[in-house]
Amino acid sequence: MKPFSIDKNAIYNTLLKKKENGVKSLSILIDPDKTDVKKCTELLNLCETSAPDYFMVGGSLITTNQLDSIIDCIKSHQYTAHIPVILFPNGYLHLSDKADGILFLSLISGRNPEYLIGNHVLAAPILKQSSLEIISTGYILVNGGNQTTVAYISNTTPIPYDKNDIAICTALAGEMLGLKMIYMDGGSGAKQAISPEMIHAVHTQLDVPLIIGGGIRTVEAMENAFAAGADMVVIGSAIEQNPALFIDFCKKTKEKIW
Ligand code: 1GP
Repeated sequence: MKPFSIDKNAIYNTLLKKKENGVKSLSILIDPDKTDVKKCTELLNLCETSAPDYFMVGGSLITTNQLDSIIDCIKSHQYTAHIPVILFPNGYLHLSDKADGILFLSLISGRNPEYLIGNHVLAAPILKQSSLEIISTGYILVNGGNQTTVAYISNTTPIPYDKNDIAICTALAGEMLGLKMIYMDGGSGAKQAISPEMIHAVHTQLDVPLIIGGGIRTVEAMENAFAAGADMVVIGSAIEQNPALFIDFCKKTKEKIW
């Protein structure tokens, strides 16, 4: 059961306040295709010591029917029931009212109308009736050295790894279009995380919160992203492969004001 909230923009407003105060956020991405309730519970048990700020649930290719049960698992666990769950959907088919919010992603680095506006038209009437907090987000894929599922499925070309100027212009256009956040992603399992130089270049031009994900496997890589200007880092694969890393990532995020 979701707690009653009078602030329909609670997640976003908290992120804005954190950004203002130099407080960073960690989001753990749970792909419902790569876990199950048992494995998810084992991960959540680790949250007794230290927990992430958000859970994202979703992925670029979902072939199972576990979205609701994974969200239920997070929301019913004693250590994580209070943590906001944000949907990270691959399209209008993967929505769940059990989450708290949704990244309403427009894939602005690509030129595929289905991911710029098509899915959004189909999702809009469903979302209008839901209680989800809708956070419009400019989603920018950056080449991380390998073909990722998201690039393949979305049929889009990621921004080249070292083309900071393209990333800046794309992020600025997203902000000017009124998108409330920018998410730069190397894609799940990217060989290389987005460079701190690119993160810094985009961060210095933006007013809205900046999310960074894809290929972040170490605490050092996470800290580099924060130091370069990321407001939120998203980690998925590294924790799927080694759940014990979870605690280090969570603790380090909370250690200082940036
Ligand atoms: C993918 O940014 C997320 O969209 C997380 O990526 O799985 O590589 O951590 P990883």
